[in-house]
Amino acid sequence: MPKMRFMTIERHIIEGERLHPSATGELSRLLSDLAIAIKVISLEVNKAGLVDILGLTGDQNVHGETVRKLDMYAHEMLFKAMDHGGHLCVMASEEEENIIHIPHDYKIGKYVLLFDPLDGSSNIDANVSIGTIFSIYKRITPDGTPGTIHDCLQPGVEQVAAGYAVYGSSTMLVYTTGHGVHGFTLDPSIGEFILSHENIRIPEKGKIYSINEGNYLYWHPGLKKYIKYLQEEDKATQRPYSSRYIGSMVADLHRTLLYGGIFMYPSDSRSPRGKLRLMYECNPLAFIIEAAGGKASDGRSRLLEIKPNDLHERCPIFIGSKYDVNVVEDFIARADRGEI
Ligand code: AHM
Ligand code: MG
Repeated sequence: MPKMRFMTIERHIIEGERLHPSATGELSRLLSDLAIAIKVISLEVNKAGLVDILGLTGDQNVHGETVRKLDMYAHEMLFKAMDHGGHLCVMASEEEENIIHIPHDYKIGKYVLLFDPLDGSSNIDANVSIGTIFSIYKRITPDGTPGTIHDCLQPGVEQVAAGYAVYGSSTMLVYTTGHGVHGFTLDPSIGEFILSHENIRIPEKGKIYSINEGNYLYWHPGLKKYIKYLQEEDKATQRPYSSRYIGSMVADLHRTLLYGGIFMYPSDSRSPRGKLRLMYECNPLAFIIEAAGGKASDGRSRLLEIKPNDLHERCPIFIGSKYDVNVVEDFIARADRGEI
């Protein structure tokens, strides 16, 4: 019988801390608080079909999109779970236009938290997987003072931790502090995240591509050629690839992390910066994929090195197995040079 360890996420976080003798335990407590918030959101997501929570609030978020009730619930839950722990100096959420200050009566800490409370929320009514994404930085402004926008606008490469929860056939939480990516599955009977995927490594090359092909007409010529290339037959490179697109980035990314391949949300002639948000979606997922041995690019260079200018800026993304991201970059570069 294989030797199984009963490893809860709290135990894993604390044991991980021992590898860093200078750690104060603050990041561990922050991650544990996040895990609690995610459990509560998961419970609410699972109840979505049973209670009168589906439907629209009628409000629009800062991107002009209609907000669903569950989005706001997840946003408020994360704020409430994270505002008083003393670990954070500032937060920012995809659902809120400006930075979120820590209330005056609570201690101000040294970390910065950015989150997309409920990604893929247009899928809620169809019972398709959705997720929560988070990104953590160390503050760059002086300790003890309220955090500012400068603390939030750091390039992704400065992240100290990132993770996501996927509310699917089961709820999973995947996180990294930069060394190793670990996945935990929520056992609903005991309400604990149990280590189920230790040290996940993304395959060097995959056989699946994931993109909204409805936008084909508006793509860069190099990308059009790349997708056609993936559909051609060639045994040596395992083509044709399969196509999978859920339309929930967390779910598409989770599959890409486990099976390999590539997920793309490119810029196109209608959306020059693509659709997905750099700070809430692209950076944390790029940090995770790189920590698992994969690659993330904006089509031409390393995504994590982009210097952000705006909390809600968008960014094209090509992310997944190293081999596959290298090939798409090559197609785009050759088309830019007029070679194809
Ligand atoms: P959201 O944050 O409003 O849910 O939007 C982000 C989602 C991603 O999860 C997904 O990859 C993408 O939008 C799908 O967009 P499209 O419908 O244009 O393919
Ligand atoms: Mg989102």
